[in-house]
Amino acid sequence: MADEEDIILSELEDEELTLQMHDDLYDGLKEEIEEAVNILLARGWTPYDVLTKALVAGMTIVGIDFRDGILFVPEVLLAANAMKGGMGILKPLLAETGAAPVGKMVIGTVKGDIHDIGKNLVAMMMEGAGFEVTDLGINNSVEKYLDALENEKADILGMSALLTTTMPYMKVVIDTLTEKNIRNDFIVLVGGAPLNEEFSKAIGADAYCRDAAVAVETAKEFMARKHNQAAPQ
Ligand code: B1M
Repeated sequence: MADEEDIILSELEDEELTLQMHDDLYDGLKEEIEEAVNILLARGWTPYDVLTKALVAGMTIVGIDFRDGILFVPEVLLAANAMKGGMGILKPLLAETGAAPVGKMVIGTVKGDIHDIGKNLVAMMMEGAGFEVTDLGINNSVEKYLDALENEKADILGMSALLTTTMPYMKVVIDTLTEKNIRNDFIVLVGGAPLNEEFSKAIGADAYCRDAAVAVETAKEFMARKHNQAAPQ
């Protein structure tokens, strides 16, 4: 029986390689993930397909086993680290547009929350679609969001939350924008696994984005509307 070390990634067919990547992500094997990402790219896969079919699909399996108590925080951290290795290779490829920025976005994970994989993915895809993105990282207070929105003269505020305990903080940020009379200056998009459309409406966001691709499409739609409103009649 061949053991793990005998597997030569470059000899696997695409489908087998993708499944192997899911396993390697699960096992937190960063170098193997990076090697496999490069192999798929060399075979002509688009960066977007590598991201969604190999990395995000693999992370979904990790998420299910974390939920079910089969994986624990240390293992999930390793998986996240391997995922980030793969994303690091894809980032410049997804961001290669060369076009003038479509709009400016400030994005960050809310206070109390350190999950950043999904938020990083959204930032990457937005850059890939031609947006200029300021990524505030994790654990952001209302003050940090507000400072960045003002300093960057942003069009869009993106907030991410992965915990049911941190998602209400999005409302704190939106309420503060309203109190300061600047709510309508920004398009507010929210996302993260525990959110939904109803929550987004209830807190006064402009839209809930199920995933990074939806975030890009939604941001484009809102920017087009903004430009149409600004155009002389
Ligand atoms: Co945590 N974690 N975690 N975790 N973690 C979840 C979220 C959880 C659902 C797991 C579970 O129990 N099933 C659960 C939350 C339960 C709940 O709130 N009801 C949970 C828990 C409990 C915790 C801790 C409390 C565990 C503990 O310490 N006992 C702790 C909390 C720490 C804290 O934040 N204060 C914790 C810690 C961690 C790690 C550090 C180990 C690690 C994070 C590493 C990192 O991010 N650097 C981790 C991970 C990896 C997960 C899971 C397994 C995977 C999250 C992920 O990266 N998904 C997660 C389980 C799950 O979500 N099923 C879980 C992949 C990513 C691509 O998807 O983030 O959903 P996602 O992003 C998507 C969309 O949601 C959307 O687009 C993205 C791309 O398509 N999106 C946006 C996200 N943000 C957006 C912003 C936008 C638009 C779209 O703005 C416009």
